[in-house]
Amino acid sequence: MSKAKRVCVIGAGPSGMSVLYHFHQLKTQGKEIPEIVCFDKQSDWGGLWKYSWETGIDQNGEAVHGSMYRGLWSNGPKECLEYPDYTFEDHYKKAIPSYPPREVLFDYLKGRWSKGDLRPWIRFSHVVRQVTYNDSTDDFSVVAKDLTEDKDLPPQQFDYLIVASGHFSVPNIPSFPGIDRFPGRIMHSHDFRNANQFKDQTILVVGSSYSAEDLALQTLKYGAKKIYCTYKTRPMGFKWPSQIEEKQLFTKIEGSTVHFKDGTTADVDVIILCTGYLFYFPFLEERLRLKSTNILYPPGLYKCTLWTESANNKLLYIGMQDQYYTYTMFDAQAKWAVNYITGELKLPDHETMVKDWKKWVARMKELKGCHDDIDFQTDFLLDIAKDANYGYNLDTAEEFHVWEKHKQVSILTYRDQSYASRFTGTKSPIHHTTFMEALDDSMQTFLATKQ
Ligand code: FAD
Ligand code: NA7
Repeated sequence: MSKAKRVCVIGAGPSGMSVLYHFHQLKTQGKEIPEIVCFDKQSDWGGLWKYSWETGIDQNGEAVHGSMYRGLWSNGPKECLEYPDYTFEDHYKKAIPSYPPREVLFDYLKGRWSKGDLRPWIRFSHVVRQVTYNDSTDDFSVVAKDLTEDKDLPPQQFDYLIVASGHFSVPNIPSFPGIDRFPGRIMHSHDFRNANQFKDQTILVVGSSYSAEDLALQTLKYGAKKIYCTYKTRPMGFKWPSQIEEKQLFTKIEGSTVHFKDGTTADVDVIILCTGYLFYFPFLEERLRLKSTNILYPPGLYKCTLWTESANNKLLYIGMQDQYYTYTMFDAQAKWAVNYITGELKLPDHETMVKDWKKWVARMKELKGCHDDIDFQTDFLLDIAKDANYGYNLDTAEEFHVWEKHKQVSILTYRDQSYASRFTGTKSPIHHTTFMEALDDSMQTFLATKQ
């Protein structure tokens, strides 16, 4: 491989950082690697895990990336996202409970990223504004803005582009009859930061996926009076406590009164739209843009990673699927991408690649529910990990199936359960305080052995 090759990575969240990590691994093995530049519009690494108190527009006038909130605890067992070469015990020097709060997971991520000298590759507070693919030179022109200096940089040329900019940041905002005259607060889950302010209030949650589930629990935990969750397609179906009620989507809102399809009404103080996010890549020229909703296998991507629709196999996306697996899946995708760019991994011909992603998309369409989804994503992960010569078995399907069962038994207590690490064999201790009673989400309190 020629030394002149240049790789641009957009995003220093878990996906982008895995790319840098694997390039660095090769470097420490004495292998030749390309020149790498990673742009992130935030002032530090972490992606969504870097907590933003801001909502709407940030201090540089950019759209706030963060969608996480105070009081957010892992919504899956940490044993399902543990890096095999850097376990939680490696990081914390002791076993910790299975469902840590955000700060504890973020600290773990930072620990792995700090194993190598990755920061010099990252241009923090640099937003990528425009990317075009040049057919004649088979490379990309990337325009970024230095937000600190308030200055556009001259276009830079790169041989490969890796888009790891996430897809849970630009809210999907549907409209509803009468919502424009609702007198209370209307917000999207993207702007949710702290549940305390909803104490004693009655809340209408719109949506029936992870955000709806967790914001119903969060607001209940911090003292909301009543929460109505409304679904479009199907209810979440958990055994909710009496303060949370699921109903089919409402027909209209009159003043502060919501009219549900079953003929009942409720007066609410707040509407929280948990209606998901848009795939939004305004910085990419049209033919480079992945267009999808939040599904397990967005079309157009060989191995859910390489864009087959244009750009001569030089454009890669990491972490763009709906996610059961997270850190480990991004890591396998990243290693695959790095192996491909450094020439260790060869691609089949175009037709074979398109046939391959179409096969996954066809299978995805036949999935019948969460247990099928888990098996599908496990199969995908094992497939790409094998191709990438990943070297560890990342299969935690069994843990995910048990996790779904725990949620069905009790949505209030599933986070109080414990799992064993696949890599150390250690079973996690039970936390000193149950999730619904633990109001303090700080790392210090979480890691303390007794309260
Ligand atoms: P992100 O974390 O979104 O990072 C993308 C990065 O790209 C950001 O740093 C951003 O600043 C940067 N960027 C974007 N656009 C540009 C641009 N134009 N120029 C420069 N930089 C740019 N996963 C779990 O495993 N467990 C959980 O409990 C969990 N909870 C979640 C809760 C919420 C509310 C949300 C929204 C997601 C949650 N997730 C959870 C899933 C989450 O998607 C992943 O854990 C992970 O953060 C995805 O990493 P990423 O690097 O792909 O994207
Ligand atoms: P998701 O998982 O993409 O879910 C979006 C939800 O929004 C889903 O329940 C949709 O219902 C619902 N939705 C979308 N449009 C509408 C309209 N018009 N009316 C009613 N409901 C609607 O996003 P989340 O924010 O829950 O989760 C994203 C990530 O955050 C996730 O990975 C977690 O880790 C945390 P539908 O299915 O279409 O009936």
